[in-house]
Amino acid sequence: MKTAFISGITGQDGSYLAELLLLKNYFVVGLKRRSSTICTDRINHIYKHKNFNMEYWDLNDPGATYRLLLQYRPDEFYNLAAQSHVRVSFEVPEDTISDIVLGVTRILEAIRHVLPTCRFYQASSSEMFGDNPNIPEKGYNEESRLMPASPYACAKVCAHHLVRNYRVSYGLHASSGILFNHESPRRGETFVTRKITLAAARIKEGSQKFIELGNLDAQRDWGHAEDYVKAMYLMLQQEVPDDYVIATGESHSVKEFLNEVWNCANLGDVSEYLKVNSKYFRPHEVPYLIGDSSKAKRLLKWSPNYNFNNLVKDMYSHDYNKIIKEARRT
Ligand code: NAP
Ligand code: F7E
Repeated sequence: MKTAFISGITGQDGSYLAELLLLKNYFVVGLKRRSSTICTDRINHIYKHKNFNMEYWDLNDPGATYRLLLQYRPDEFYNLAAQSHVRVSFEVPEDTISDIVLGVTRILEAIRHVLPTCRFYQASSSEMFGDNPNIPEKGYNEESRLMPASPYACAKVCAHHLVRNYRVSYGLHASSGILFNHESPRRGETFVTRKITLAAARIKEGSQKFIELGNLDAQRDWGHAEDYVKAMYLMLQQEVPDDYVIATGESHSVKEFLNEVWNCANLGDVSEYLKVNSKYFRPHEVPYLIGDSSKAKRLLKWSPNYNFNNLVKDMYSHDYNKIIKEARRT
């Protein structure tokens, strides 16, 4: 039985990846930082699984990585932990950069010194392409120029380069997935897609009157997290480590996402419920992202199952059912 470490186990991707690896008969060790509230909602359903253990761990505590690598001797390490909110990274740049850059350095150093056979996955991001004005016709690929436009993205670029550096310098099996935005019913509630699906559900149910958003013109290549964690797993099954873009190849604006959700909810004219608030704009915006995952399709045989409409339906129907259930309870 293979053993995998997942940092960021309490997050959106950590929870889907843990489910996938348990199905594949892995022993999964979820690495969780200490928090004052329990915040294990996304993984409560697997907590008692016989092949699942949770361990306290933090990106800022290198000793814990050494200790746990020696204790479990994992075959694979998926590093998904991060302060992952772009807007928030402008408020807490040092914390974001330290988490992401020093965090990955500490893990790579520990792997190199005590368990160099352990395969490593780094959660790189499409935010690294930033506001590059030269977007290839089919979308950004693994060779495109990185022009990060936030402290979060700058940190992810540095971490991305560190992974390649450790791969070349020390022969580690270390890969980065350059994942474009991926969403789901488990998406954090302050990311724009989930903020919209939850607001529509509350407006439909009657407990919210309107939604406040920032830049409606930004365009993103939105996929489903359930599809994207499969690509992470596939990267670590390859003989040779490498970097891969994971995307749908379609881009939609925030406005389009909003309209699609409003259609799903049958709420009529969205402008009656919408307020634009400058507080949600960013000091430096990424206007347009679209990815070309030809390499992943060719070498990993990966392709997404969800399209834009299915993603919206999945998220809205989940949130509507959740809000109705909560309303019945009160
Ligand atoms: P998420 O839901 O925000 O989860 C982030 C996880 O990291 C949480 O479990 C969080 O713990 C943990 N974490 C944060 N700081 C930590 C620290 N100092 N020590 C230990 N754990 C820490 O993010 P996600 O959407 O699942 O994304 C997973 C990874 O992929 C992140 O690295 C993100 O930057 C990257 N990424 C995401 C996307 C996307 O569209 N979702 C796209 C590209 C790349 P708490 O629960 O305690 O906060
Ligand atoms: O913003 C605009 C906002 O916060 C998307 C992270 O997972 O994906 C995510 O980063 C767009 C931006 O995601 C609101 O200005 C408008 O243009 O949902 P988001 P993100 O910044 O793209 C990448 C790939 C990651 O790696 C990150 O970890 O929507 N927008 N109005 C808004 N955004 C938010 N959050 N809230 C608004 O009210």
